Amino acid sequence: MKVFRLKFLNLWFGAILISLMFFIVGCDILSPKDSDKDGIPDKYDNCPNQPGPKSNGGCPVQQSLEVKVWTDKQVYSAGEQITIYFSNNMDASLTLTVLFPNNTTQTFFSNTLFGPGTHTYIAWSGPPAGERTLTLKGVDSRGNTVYAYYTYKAGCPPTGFC
Ligand SMILES: [Ca+2]
Repeated sequence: MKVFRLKFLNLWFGAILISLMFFIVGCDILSPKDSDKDGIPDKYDNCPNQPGPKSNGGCPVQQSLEVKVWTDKQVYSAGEQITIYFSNNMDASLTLTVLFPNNTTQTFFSNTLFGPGTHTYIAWSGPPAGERTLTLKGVDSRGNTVYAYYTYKAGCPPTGFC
């Protein structure tokens, strides 16, 4: 009787072990390992530890830096406040320079880190009267450099013509 009971237990233990093995193998077939949980199984994922779309082989899409610069008006009379707007779509080191009609330049700020968004810089409309060009230089964390330009007139007589 005792021997029979032991054999019976062994059978049960074996059955449980085999079921467990099938369960583990089954789980792997039904839901293969996806470490970064981007929906692409690790064995088909070029970047198994970084989430990314299937179209990019499961790797994150690298965004490229875009910068813009503009002012609140096109023409400023002498003494008027100029609001310069500038924007960047990701962390970037920015340099803002203005070129005057007499070919001199002034740098408002240089290699300054800005988070993504739209920012403002206040300047004043002074001599020499005429057209000036803003240059916004942006450098991203990988060292890629992009530029944006904007032209406006300042230092003009109150008539607005210069
Ligand atoms: Ca991935």
